[in-house]
Amino acid sequence: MAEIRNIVVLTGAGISAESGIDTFRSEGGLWEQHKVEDVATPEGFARDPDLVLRFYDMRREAIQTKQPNPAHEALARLDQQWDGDLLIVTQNVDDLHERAGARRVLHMHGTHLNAWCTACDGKTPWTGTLADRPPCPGCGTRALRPDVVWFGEMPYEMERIYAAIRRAHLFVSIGTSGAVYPAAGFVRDARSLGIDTLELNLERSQGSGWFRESRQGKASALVPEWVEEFLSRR
Ligand code: BJW
Repeated sequence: MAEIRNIVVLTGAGISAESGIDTFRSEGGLWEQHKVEDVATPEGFARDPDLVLRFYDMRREAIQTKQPNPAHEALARLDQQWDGDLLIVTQNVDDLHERAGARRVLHMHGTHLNAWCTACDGKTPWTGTLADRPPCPGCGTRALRPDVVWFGEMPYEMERIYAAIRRAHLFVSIGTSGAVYPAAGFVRDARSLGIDTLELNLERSQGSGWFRESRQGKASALVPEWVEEFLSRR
């Protein structure tokens, strides 16, 4: 533990589940109600933009009513107290890490709280609806979509993420099923670099076998426990 200075934490939908935000692949999760190819691909958006914009309007509205839980708060504490490098790479499009007080956060699948203009490429903070086709504040074109990464699109800031993994001494994955790449491959990248790896998830994930240690349980319990254990051993 003494030699750990640089940490990469990957988070997924499981960390926000106890805040009341649906996960994707669990029973009753988002993909049970919608086909992935209908709502999370550029092709689905081209086919039925109304459906996709309504789906994201509903989720944007819901997210704004949710609050960070003890897992987000524990990572915010880690961020505030850890003086080595830390990068919290989240696949989540909610802002619960930031609202808990974390600052070193990277949203690799984008954020619900931005609109992206496909005409001028401008990005604007957005809390309202998009299905009613509001004009882009920058160029006036009615071509706004959610600033999120769909299947077949390139996740954000991959260079920065891989650079952080290369520098890291510890990679921790929290609340993600390990079903979606490239995030699902980070543990293998970390292992091949000889970096220590830890998984905290409700149940064993598709990637569990790659981690040196995998702990099962709720994020609201496991994450505060691990942060306390980690900071107290410095
Ligand atoms: C709890 C808990 C609690 C519950 N406590 N835990 C074949 C092989 C390999 C790759 C591909 C392939 N065919 C296509 C691909 C690529 C494709 C892909 O991965 N497809 C898979 C289906 C195989 N990927 C892409 O297209 C990506 N782009 C890409 O690859 O570009 C090329 C490239 C190459 C090389 C380098 C870089 C780029 C883009 C992927 C975009 C994903 N987008 C979404 C939607 C975002 C917007 C939105 O929110 O609507 O991202 S899909 C969805 O999945 C969302 C999530 O971020 C992502 C991951 O889901 P997550 O977070 O893991 O959620 P769940 O529900 O799956 O799991 C939750 C977990 O929590 C579970 O394990 C629970 O047990 C646990 N849990 N409660 C702790 N209380």
